[in-house]
Amino acid sequence: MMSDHRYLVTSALPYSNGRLHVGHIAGAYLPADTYVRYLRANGREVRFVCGSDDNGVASLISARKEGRTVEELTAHYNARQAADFAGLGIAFDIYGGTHQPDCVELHNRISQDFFKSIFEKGHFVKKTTKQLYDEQADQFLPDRYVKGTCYHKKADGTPCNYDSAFGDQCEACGAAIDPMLLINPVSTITGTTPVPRETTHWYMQLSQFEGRLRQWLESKREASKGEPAWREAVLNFSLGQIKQGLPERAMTRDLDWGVPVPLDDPDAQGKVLYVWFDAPIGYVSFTARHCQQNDGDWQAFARWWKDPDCRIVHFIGEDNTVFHALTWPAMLMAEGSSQLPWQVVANAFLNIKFPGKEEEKISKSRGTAIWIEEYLKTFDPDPLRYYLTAIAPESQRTAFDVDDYVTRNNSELLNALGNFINRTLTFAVRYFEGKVPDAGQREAVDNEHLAAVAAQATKVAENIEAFRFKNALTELMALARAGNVYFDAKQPWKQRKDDMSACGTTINVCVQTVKALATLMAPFLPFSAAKTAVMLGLDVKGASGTDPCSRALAEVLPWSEATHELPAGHPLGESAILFKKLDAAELFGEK
Ligand code: B3M
Ligand code: ZN
Repeated sequence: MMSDHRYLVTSALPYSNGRLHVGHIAGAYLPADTYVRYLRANGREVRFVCGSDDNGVASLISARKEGRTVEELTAHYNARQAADFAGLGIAFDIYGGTHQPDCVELHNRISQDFFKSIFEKGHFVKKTTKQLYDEQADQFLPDRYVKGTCYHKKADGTPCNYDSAFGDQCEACGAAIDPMLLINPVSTITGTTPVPRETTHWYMQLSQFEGRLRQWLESKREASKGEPAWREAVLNFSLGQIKQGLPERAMTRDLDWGVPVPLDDPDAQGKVLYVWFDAPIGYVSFTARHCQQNDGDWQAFARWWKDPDCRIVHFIGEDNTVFHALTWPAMLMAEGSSQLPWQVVANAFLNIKFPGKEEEKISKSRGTAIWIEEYLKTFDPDPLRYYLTAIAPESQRTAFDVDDYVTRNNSELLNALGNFINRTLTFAVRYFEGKVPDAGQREAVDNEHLAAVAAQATKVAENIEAFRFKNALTELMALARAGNVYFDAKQPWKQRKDDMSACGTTINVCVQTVKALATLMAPFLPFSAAKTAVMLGLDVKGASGTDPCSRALAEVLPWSEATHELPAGHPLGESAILFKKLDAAELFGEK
């Protein structure tokens, strides 16, 4: 069972240069929200922190393309992404942004303090080296400003050779890139071939941390005392990188958009921190901003970041593994005052499969994406949450298959879960005056079913705690199916005519099952859980079907009471339909 720790849960900060699609949600956001809702239902103190990654070259490139200032661009997408998350019930305690007006001051201050502290501890080396320069654009080309062929070897020893690797990271093999080593580099601003020119930067010698990182990562291989092991992919990738040797990395850039380098040194003029230096500090600065808004004291972030009673959990997409399992922990080790992540939960990418087409990669440029904004205009959030968890790419790439989405909505959500809840509650409303009937004389079959309910509750909990959300959902659905099997076997529609008291026993047991289901489904399907709570007559302020705020839901449906029975005579609410039948053609037919 859950330990007493506090939890600081983060989701990767999306670049505020575009919209969100289903792949983003499946990777870093939905599993985090599910986990947070579960923690809250267990009475844990939690902060769920996210916000946009505004700094760096990605935003600059998009701003140029869209013809607006980078401030306008990042504010615009920050707001649209926040609306997408809210629409899906992904309920952060704070959604900040590293360059948003209400966060930037604190973010810069905390990032600069962090940088200075590492500097003072002697972990930076100032070096003048040749870097790629675009003579036509008259500027240096850090990160995504340059593309070329990857020079790394893949895990099997063969060359990666990916020809569109960016100057900071290769999207094919996941390794960090030194732009000077790229084969055939090209400026993404002008398309010209850059030339080397001298510039000065501050470098972190990551190799100094290899030993500590290796030991720390190795300690995450085995589960111990309520501490689940890390996912294999995260450990294998990170330990593999250490084996190859960690390179030194410049932590500053020749750019005028970002966090200014806080050094009293003429060479620091006009330079900013590397975006992957300040972005993870966003987790800290948004926590601080939340503390400022809530407790009136931003420094209360220490309670989350510096106190071992708090566990830090990062949810990310697999391409961010190198930064969360190596660079960020090395920064934390170098800085020394904050704790290391307790868990780094990475998911693989999601492919997509439209009806009648081959499975393919999600791509903005090829138009092969399902955008959250579009989806929410027509459809409910829970069926998407359901499907994205059911196909969660936890250990390997999986595909969002539109036909499969429709099938599973109709056969699982509608016919199994929705049907059981609906038939139970409408029966109680119709034949038991809308109240929980008397439990009467329970027999072996009834007690066995209730024991199975308790067993399923435990299985769902164990799987969530081990970050196996897909399995947890499978166990939840097994309970819904068991409910239907029990209902069919007991035939309350016949019992009603022959033996009203026996019928009451059946419906009583079914109502208790619905209550357990509502509790167990709340982390996954919060909108439907809130509606079910209302149908069970459990509504309290703040947990209506349209606002499944996780704190309110946790109060109405605490996990520890999943199998506490509703007393006979408890008045039920009005029944409502939970899930709608969907049709593939109407769904994404033309898009
Ligand atoms: N902005 C998201 C990405 O790489 C990146 C995550 C930052 S988390 C600190 O797509
Ligand atoms: Zn590569």
